[in-house]
Amino acid sequence: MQAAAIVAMAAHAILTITPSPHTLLPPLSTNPSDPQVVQSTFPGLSLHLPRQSLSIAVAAPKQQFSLLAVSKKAVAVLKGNSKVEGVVTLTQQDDGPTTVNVRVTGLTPGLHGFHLHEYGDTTNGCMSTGSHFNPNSMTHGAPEDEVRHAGDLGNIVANADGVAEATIVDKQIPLSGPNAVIGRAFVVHEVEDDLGKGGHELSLTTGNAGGRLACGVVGLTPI
Ligand SMILES: [Cu+2]
Ligand SMILES: [Zn+2]
Repeated sequence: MQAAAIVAMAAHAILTITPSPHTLLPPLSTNPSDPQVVQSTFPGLSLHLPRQSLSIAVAAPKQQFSLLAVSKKAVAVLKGNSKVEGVVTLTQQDDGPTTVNVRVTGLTPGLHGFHLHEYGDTTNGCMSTGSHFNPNSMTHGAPEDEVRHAGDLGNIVANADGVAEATIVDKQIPLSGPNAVIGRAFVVHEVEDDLGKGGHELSLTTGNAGGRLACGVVGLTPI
């Protein structure tokens, strides 16, 4: 068979496809005056889209899945009875992990336990924020441990100037849903969290991280 004949048959086949009402890819039209046709104005490109197909293409994804990412953002301002203070921001995209950015000043150099505690109640200072946030009834651990409190975020490290900066990415402290941490509180501690491995009687409850230097309630903030 001649090549020209094959091309002619292929072209014929394309032009005789019958579009269904659900076809997202519209058939070509050679008639720009057709009232059912929207013509592209891109230079060098002539694209003809039936109006009906265009509206289906826009509406269909909304019914099947969301193309819009839902971001949530929260902040906590840490204060206490000392010169220690700080700001913690939390961001979460859809149901992904929460990214926690921490900056605390006024610390002694070295490691300081850093947790999310159960309550956003500071009526008695940081003492009334309760225990570590623990919705799954676990014992205390390190952030990377299987067995840990959801609020166990390990330690932050202060430099020689007493400034600790950290970015923590964690899956157990979401900003929405049944375990949402909005309304709970961050606490920065006097000394190092032993991550449950110190052998002290408090290791499996608090990591023996000492007093509570500063705390702040997590609240929603504009994205
Ligand atoms: Cu704590
Ligand atoms: Zn804990």
